Amino acid sequence: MIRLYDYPDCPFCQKVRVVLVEKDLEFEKIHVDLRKGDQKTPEFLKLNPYGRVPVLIDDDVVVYDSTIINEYLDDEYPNPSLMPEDSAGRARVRQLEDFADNSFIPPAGLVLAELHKPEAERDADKIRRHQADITRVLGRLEAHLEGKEFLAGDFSLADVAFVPRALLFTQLGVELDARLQNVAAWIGRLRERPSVRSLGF
Ligand SMILES: N[C@@H](CCC(=O)N[C@@H](CS)C(=O)NCC(=O)O)C(=O)O
Repeated sequence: MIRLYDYPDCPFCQKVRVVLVEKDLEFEKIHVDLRKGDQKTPEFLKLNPYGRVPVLIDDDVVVYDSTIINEYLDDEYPNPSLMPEDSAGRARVRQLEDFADNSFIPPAGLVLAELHKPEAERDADKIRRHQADITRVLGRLEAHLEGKEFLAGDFSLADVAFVPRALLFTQLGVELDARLQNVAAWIGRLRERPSVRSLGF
């Protein structure tokens, strides 16, 4: 039995949920209330010393960090595979996952945090700066998607890494430039996948 220590709005937990659904794996979600600090209890710190969700437990195997969990799931449950077969392709996917985790999810999180504040308390400059970061990332993805349906050709862990925030670009107040046609088509294709729909965006 697979158990996922999860927080509903966490983009890293969402990445893992997409992969579990892609692979048609049954799992139990265990809600970790981040607002109450459940992730810093001694019991939880035994599972993940960083005190963060997601954590996945598969029988007696404990794995934390969404990117590492998703690779574990792809190794352990290889059908359907979400990684290219060749080393160069696998390296490209890992670079894109890293790019999503470090350059896309953080600015999107900062914009959402500002937008959740009452209007009078929002920092408009900060919002604009991070929206510009998001737009730059989407511009880079446009080139990656040239001639391809998904970032690595077939749907892969690279696409999964972008799903939680790429689908929220309207809520993030980011206008998709008309020139980003590959990105627009890619987002449309992502939206059609049952795994992505299961996130309920
Ligand atoms: N690199 C980690 C990041 C996980 C992460 O930042 N999770 C956040 C929620 S979205 C968390 O648990 N924050 C609680 C805290 O830091 O106290 C991953 O990919 O799993």
